[in-house]
Amino acid sequence: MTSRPRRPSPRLASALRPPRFTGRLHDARTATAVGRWLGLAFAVCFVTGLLSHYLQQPPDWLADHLPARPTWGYRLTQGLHVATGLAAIVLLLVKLWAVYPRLFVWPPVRSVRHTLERLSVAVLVAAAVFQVLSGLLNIAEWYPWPFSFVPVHFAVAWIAAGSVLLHIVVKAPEIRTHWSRRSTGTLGLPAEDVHDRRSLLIGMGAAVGAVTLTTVGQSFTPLKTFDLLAPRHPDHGTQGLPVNRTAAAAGVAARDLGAWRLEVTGPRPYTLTLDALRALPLARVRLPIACVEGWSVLAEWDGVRVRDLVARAGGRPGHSALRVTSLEVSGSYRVTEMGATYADDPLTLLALALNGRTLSLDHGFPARMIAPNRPGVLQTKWVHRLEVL
Ligand SMILES: Nc1nc2c(c(=O)[nH]1)N[C@H]1C(S)=C(S)[C@@H](COP(=O)(O)O)O[C@H]1N2
Ligand SMILES: [Mo]
Repeated sequence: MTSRPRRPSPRLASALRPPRFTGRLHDARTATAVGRWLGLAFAVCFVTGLLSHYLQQPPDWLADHLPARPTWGYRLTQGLHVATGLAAIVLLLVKLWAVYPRLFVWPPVRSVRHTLERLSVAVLVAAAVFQVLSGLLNIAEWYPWPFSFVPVHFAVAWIAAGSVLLHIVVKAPEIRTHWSRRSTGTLGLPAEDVHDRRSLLIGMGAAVGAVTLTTVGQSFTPLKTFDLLAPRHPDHGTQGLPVNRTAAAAGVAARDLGAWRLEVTGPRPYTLTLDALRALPLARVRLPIACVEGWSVLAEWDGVRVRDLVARAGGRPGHSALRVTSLEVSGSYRVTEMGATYADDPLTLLALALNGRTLSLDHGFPARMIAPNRPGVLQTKWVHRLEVL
C-alpha cells in the first residue's frame, strides 16, 4: 500500500522554487575567462604580500641577510601589491556576478562531495572578499575592526591562497574545457553568446584600467597626474613627500628637542649633539620612501652613513644589526630593528635633510632612517638611540 505524498499548494510551491537565471553569461566559460585574470591578480598580490611581510618581520635566521638591492625593489613590489589588490576588487565582483546563480541551485546539498565543494567555495569567497576589503580600508587608514590588520591580513592570505589552489584543482576539468577560444565550436554555444561575453570582458578590462590609471600614480609617479582616487598623492605633503604619521600624532613636539642627543650603544658607546652629527662626513643619496600602503616617492637625502656610526661604536662591519628607537611616545614603529645588510649598506643613512633642506618635524627631525629596499614603516623618524647588536 502506498500513500500519496501531500503536495504543497501551487502558490507555496512557486514561492519555494528557486529563481531561474536565463542570462547566458552565468556559465563556466565566463567564470573561466574572468577567473584566469583574477587568479593572476591574486597570485601577484600573494607573492608581493609575502615579500612585504618577510621584509618587515623576517624570521631571525633571515634578518641579517635581507637584500638591500635593488634600491627600488620594495617600491615596485608593494606598488604591484596594492595595484593588483585594487584590480582584484573589480575582477572579484565580475566573477561573483558570473557565478552567483549557483547559490540558488536546488537542492543545496546533494552528496558529501558536493557539500565539501560548496563549503570550500564559501571559504574561498569569504577569504577573497576579506582580503580585498581589509586591504582597501588599510590603504585608506580606516580600521573599523577590533583586530590588528597586519597579522590577520597575513593569516587570511594563506587561507585564500589554499582555497584558490583547491578550487583550481576541483575545477580543472571545466577550466581545461573553457580555457582556449577554440573550444567554442565543440560546445555549440550560440554566436550571440560570444559577443556578449566579449563585451563583458571588455567592460571588465576598462574598469580595471580605470581603477589602475586613477590610483597607480601614487607609486608609479610618471602617472601621478591621473592619481585621482588613491588615498595619497605623491606630491602632497611638506618637503614634497606625504606624511603618514605626523609629529603631533606621534607625540613629538619641537620644544622637547632642545636637549636632543643621539645615543649610540655598543662596545664603545657615545653620544652626539646635532651639531656634532652634522660635522661628521655626510653623504647624499637618492632613495624612495615606499609605504606599505602603496604610495612611494623618490627623494634626496643627506645624512651620516649608518655604517660609520656603527663602526665608531665598535660594531663589526657587515655583521652588526641595529635596534633603532624613536622619540615617539608610543606606537608600533617606535622601536625597529635593522639587519646587518642594511646597517652596512653605503646608502643607508641616518638622514638629517630631505630634498636639500633640514628635515621638517613631520619627516622626523632631527634625524631619521633611510635605507634602500625597505618598507616605509621601518624608515624610523625622530631617531634618538641606536643600539649596535
Ligand atoms: N617613529 C616612527 N617612524 C615612522 C613611522 C611611525 O609611525 N613612527 N611611520 C613610518 C611610515 S608608515 C612611513 S610610510 C614613513 C613615511 O615617512 P614620511 O612621513 O617622512 O613620508 O615613515 C615611517 N617612520
Ligand atoms: Mo607606511
